[in-house]
Amino acid sequence: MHTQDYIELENQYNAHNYHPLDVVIESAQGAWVTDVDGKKYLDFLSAYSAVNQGHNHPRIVKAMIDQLGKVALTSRAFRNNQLPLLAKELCELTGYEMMLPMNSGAEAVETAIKAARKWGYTVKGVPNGEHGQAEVIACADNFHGRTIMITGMSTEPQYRFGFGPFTPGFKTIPYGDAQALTDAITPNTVAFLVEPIQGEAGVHIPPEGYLREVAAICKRNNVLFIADEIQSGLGRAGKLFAHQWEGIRADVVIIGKALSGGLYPVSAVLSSKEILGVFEPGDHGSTFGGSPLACAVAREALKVLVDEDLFERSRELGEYFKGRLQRLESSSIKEVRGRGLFIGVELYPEAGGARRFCEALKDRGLLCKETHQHVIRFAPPLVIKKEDLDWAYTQIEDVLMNL
Ligand code: IF1
Repeated sequence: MHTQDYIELENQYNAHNYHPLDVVIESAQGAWVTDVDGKKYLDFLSAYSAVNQGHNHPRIVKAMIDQLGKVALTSRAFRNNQLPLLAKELCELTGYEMMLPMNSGAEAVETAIKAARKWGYTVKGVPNGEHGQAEVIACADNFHGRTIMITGMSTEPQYRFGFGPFTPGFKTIPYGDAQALTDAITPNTVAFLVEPIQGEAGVHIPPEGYLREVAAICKRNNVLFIADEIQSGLGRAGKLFAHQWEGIRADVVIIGKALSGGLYPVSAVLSSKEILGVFEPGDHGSTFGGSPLACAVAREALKVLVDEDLFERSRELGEYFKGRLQRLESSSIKEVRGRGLFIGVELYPEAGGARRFCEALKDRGLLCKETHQHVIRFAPPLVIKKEDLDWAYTQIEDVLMNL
């Protein structure tokens, strides 16, 4: 079977909820993937930052195989010998007191909102009543996942249309506007949920000082500051967490994606005992969340980030690569922005949309993905070699200058 055969099968039997580039990947290692026709491509998306450690990192693969030889799933009805170690190691690495493991990013976001609401009722003293009155504030152009609760927070018409009615108790305010947060807070506000860098919206970095200011506003109003670091965290933006760029500490941090290096869906919520302590047995859970397989994989994935110094590597290589892109004099480029190896290139509308550049880059062996209409996102695995980055630059330069 060849590329076209797989595409036809997928189109026939799989729901059309994506519009992928027509490359059918068969195998991968590090920053490189190979398609079913044997063609090699450099991965400049990293499965939306889930493979920060590179595809099939040998150490994480080994940890996974070793664990598969023991036990994969116990459910949380019983204990396993990996969950306590992941919890300890993750808390020691991040400085939080407790964690709660889930699977997908969206589930971890739901978990954080549940924690914040219950904290609001039991600790802050928001009136519960029959339906509860807790309010959560999110930002315009957010992306936190695809469940109906999360979709209800979205301001993107396509994500919402046809999927209502939505969960009450959410408000959205403009991103980057601290005054809007102050204005939106009421005595019933329990949390402010924000991406320290908005990924889906087009790699938007908020104005300098914004995160520091909203963290202070939250503190003054006894509102939880929840950072969605599912995409921006774990080294992608050149630090453990992107919100650390402003020297602050979120009350609640949500991680996923690279927590497993891409080998398995693993997500988690990190916070204090006061906040995660609101959960009592039976309040919340997941069949697969915290499985020994998930925890063994996550433990090794975290160790690889630390041992290979991928936070610093992302920062350094990101500076280098962003600098090169910023010096590129192409009439298509409106702005190049980013932190670490999390870079967005915004094109002028006259350039005819980012998609055709991604198609052209694919034909040259470089895989990246547009976000919205006019932004190309560059997010290679953090283990990428400098010479591979330079090769990618040559392809990008060629396409942006000549297409
Ligand atoms: C898709 C974007 C990236 C996320 C943040 C939670 C989640 C995500 C900040 C949910 C997921 C994804 C999912 C992927 C596309 C993607 C994405 F373009 F939509 F924005 F990465 F850039 N919070 N991001 O970025 O995590 O439940 O998916 O594990 O295809 O929808 P999930």
